[in-house]
Amino acid sequence: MDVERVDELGQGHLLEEFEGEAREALLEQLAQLDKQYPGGLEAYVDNAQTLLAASKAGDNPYDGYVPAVPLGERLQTATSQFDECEELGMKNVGKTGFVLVAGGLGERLGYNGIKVALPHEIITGKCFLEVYCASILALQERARSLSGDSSLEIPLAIMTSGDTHEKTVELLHKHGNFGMAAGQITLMKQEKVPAIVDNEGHFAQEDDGLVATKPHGHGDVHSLLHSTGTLDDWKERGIEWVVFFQDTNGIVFRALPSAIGVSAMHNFDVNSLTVPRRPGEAVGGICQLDNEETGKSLTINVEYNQLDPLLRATTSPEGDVADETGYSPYPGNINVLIFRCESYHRVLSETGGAIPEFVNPKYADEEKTKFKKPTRLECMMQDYPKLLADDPDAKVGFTQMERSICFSAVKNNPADALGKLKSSGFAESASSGESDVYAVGRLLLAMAGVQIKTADIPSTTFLGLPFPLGAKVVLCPSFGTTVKEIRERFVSPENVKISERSSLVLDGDIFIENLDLDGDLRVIAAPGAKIHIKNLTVRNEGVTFTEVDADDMSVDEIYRIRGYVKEESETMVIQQSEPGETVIDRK
Ligand code: GDU
Repeated sequence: MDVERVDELGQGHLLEEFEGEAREALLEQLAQLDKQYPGGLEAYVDNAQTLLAASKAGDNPYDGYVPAVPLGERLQTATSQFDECEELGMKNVGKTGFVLVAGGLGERLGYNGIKVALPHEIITGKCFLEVYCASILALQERARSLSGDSSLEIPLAIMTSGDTHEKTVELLHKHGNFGMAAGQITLMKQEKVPAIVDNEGHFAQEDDGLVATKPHGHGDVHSLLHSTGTLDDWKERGIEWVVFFQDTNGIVFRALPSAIGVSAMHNFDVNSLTVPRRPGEAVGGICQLDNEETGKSLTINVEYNQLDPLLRATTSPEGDVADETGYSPYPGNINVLIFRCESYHRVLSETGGAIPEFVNPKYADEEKTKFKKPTRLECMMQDYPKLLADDPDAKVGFTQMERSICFSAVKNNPADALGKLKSSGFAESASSGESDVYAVGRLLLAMAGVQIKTADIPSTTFLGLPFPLGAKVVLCPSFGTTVKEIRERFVSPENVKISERSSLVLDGDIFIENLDLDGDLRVIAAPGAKIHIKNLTVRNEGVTFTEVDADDMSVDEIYRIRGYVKEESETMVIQQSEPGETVIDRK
């Protein structure tokens, strides 16, 4: 970029103290930033000035809108309605593309690596990304046998950022893309935007002269799917549904077949998976916003920091409070979104996927002219329905499910998690994410009729956070992608008994008749192999979790953020690596 252009953009201050190489580097960076932002830096500065002026004036983006609880589908597990939705969803998964947004650094978690590399539980030690890839591959296998098309491939796009890109590439490379085919995964790197120091949109500068930059938010995923040609490609391949999910929700694939089914049933352009939301919880609320004056109505997520003021200003003077159910009447957004590919593609072609931005400066003075620290424009992926505001035919809905089957994120370090647990009831820590994986395993087995305790389970604490001491059950995606499939793995579930102190991993094509487990058991059938447990009694020392000092730097960080490690005294492994069937018949 040349010097005149920098002046035209009102950023001449950046050049004042920098000559020679530093100036060259700065001009090169500005040219790059100009290229990356839709409409260039001129548009960025313009947008910043407009949004900052509105923020200074105290404008409410929801002015004129009155919130109401939108209509949506509420699904209960273990009902025929759930089964039907799953079945319809499974007919559609072969025509689905998955998008993982994984550009966030996870500052609240205080973990130094990328979040998708964290183990989703430490019994298998499999990381989030491995679980996501395995889930997609398991769905792909089912879709292949349903369609008879053995070459069917389900694509995965991952949005990374400067903070996560290299480590994501390394992780995939190290593990051979976790079994996914070459070309099946598309990486899309989001770029940062200039940090801004004042209401005029002047950029912040680092000591070396470069512009200070900050993340632009997960909303970039839409423009990236467009600009990289990924969505064009998916549409051409016959993809009908696009599913977005976050980096650390280890149980989300349990809910996706049925949620895709709901999308297909209602032909929803946008379907948000939601959970009952506790007031004050850091999840947005899905609201139907009606504007009497314009006659417009929009069903959209109102982010957690904006919900309380909106409610106070309109329907509920008490703000973000519970109704008689103990939950907020507004369904909680968990940023798991399912879009209809055809309309999504059309909208992206028209708009480029640029999502309306917002700014959230922390002011240092009453006149709102100074910021405590530089701010930047941001955008959120769940704001996509704003691009549909002028389309009266757009169908925007939600699918509510029990939280235990679809949502448990890992976001907070143990100290903050304790505070969150007290204020909202949800810790969202590494240990709560892990214990929720075991809990969903127990729940699915109980739904299949297995004798396993799911309620009144005593807890211990690690770093002050409660950890239920129930059976540690890990049902790998290869073992079952739907509730029905898991049910069918047990021929006589009343003859399967799992004690509370047990741990159990079921990975692959496994059928179980009679099993009495008190200890640790891992059953692993490689692709093409089958294991039939006719009769088996297991009694061994098993696995225990023991406390570790979170400040002991000799302990790996993945354990320090949990406050425990696992001690494997005695385990039983039944493994079949070659194609063919193994029958286990030991009383
Ligand atoms: N992310 C990016 N790029 C960014 C910022 C975030 O890819 O610039 C990714 C993160 O890696 C993560 C996802 O976006 O996978 C969500 O980011 P956060 O975890 O930081 O999101 P928040 O906790 O702020 O909130 C979001 C929604 C809420 C609610 C909540 C549930 O905005 O409404 O759904 O997730 O976990």
